Amino acid sequence: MLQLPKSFVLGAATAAYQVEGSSKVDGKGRVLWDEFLEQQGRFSPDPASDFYNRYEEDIKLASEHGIKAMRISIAWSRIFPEGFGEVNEAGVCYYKNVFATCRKYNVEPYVTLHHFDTPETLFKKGDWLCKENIDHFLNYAEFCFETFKDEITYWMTINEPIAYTMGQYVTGAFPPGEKYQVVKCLQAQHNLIVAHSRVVKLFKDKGYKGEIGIIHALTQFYPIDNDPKNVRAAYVHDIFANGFMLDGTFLGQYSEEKLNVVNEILNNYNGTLDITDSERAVIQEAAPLQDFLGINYYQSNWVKHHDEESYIHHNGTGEKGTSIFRLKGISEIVKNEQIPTTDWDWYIYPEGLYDMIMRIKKDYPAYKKLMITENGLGYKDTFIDEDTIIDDQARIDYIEAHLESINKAINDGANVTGYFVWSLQDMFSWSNGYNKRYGLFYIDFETQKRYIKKSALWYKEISERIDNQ
Ligand code: BGP
Repeated sequence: MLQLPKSFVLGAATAAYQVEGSSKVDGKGRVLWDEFLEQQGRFSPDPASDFYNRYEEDIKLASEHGIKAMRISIAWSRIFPEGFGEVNEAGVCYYKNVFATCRKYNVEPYVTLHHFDTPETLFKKGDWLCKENIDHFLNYAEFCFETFKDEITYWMTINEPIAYTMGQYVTGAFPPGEKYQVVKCLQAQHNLIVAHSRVVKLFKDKGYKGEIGIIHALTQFYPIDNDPKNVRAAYVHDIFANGFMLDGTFLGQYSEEKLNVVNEILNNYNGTLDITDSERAVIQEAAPLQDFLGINYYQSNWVKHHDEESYIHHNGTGEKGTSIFRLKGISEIVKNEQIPTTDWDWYIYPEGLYDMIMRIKKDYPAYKKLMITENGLGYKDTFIDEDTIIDDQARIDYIEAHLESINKAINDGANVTGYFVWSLQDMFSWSNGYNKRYGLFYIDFETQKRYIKKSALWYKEISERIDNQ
């Protein structure tokens, strides 16, 4: 039985490009996805969930279903269409209205500055591989802190450096669609930690009120058996995908242990990292200043040793069993018959979340607090008719099991203060389009009508239970 503390924040998450739609209106600049999606021709980011026009309806629905906090991201290119230069007042005004609406319905906004949507101009300069872009990010962040300082208390600098750079340079599912470029992926991860650290320092140096943190997508990697080669593969993959960034975030430096493995990977791929002394210094200074880490957790993986050529096939259609992930010198993700998967081949393993939280508590005892900033089930919901509540029991089971893992971690001494379900409403999914639904609220994308799912009613009950602790 769930017994989350009364102070536990129960929320729901969104991201600008995935919900807003209206991607070409009111002076908004283009972002990296626009051309990529146009060329792919599979699906369009418009109208998405039309949050740009319907945010009041969505925030009101959230509030009526016990949701106390909402993750919302600011689209950088609504504020600075090119990523820098002149401010687009229409964008500022839009977010002022959204935040005021959150206040009106008593929903606390938690704001992300970068959620996978670099302005196109900066993307064409190399996105996070171009260190100059970090200066533009800093200016944009400062502008947001100053402009929204009376409205916003909780800031998140960057959403998922790992998932973003893996998508861009390893799996190729994100623009620019490059594959197996492990060196670029690691360099961009480091540059993102620098960007995050510089923003945290600015926020604290200038004395802004509130809290600031970063969000990491964390995935557990378990060896498929006890073969030492497979145990080693899980260890290496974990450092590549989790440990390197976690060290940067919490220790303010990459430990020798992590650097040894990262250098081994870099050798395999004939590359090196560019890390300057001033970058090292800012990472070091920022680490103790940040207030929380947001964890996005969806899945764990079982792996084995892989030293042959790389081959990755991204399952972006929901045809179960079609994913292939083999990355030379890192690992191959393999089938574990004991563990259920989603139609997109994501292992459903709530215990992995418990393991991850407890690992952070043990390895980084100076962490202040953790929040689960995304977790949810991508699922093909079935709409029956206007009067029948959509029965998404599988989603309820998924969320409940993960909340239980969190509850257990709290009982075992971890400081986890909140949970944001991904997602508030159905929305556009970056590399999957519209058939992968996550919402508590169903959206008919043709009519934009919202329908309540069974999970929304259940979530409300959980929220009331927390209130009545
Ligand atoms: C996270 C992102 C979200 C969201 C979610 C689900 O990585 O922060 O933006 O999309 O994953 O992923 P997907 O849409 O690929 O199923």
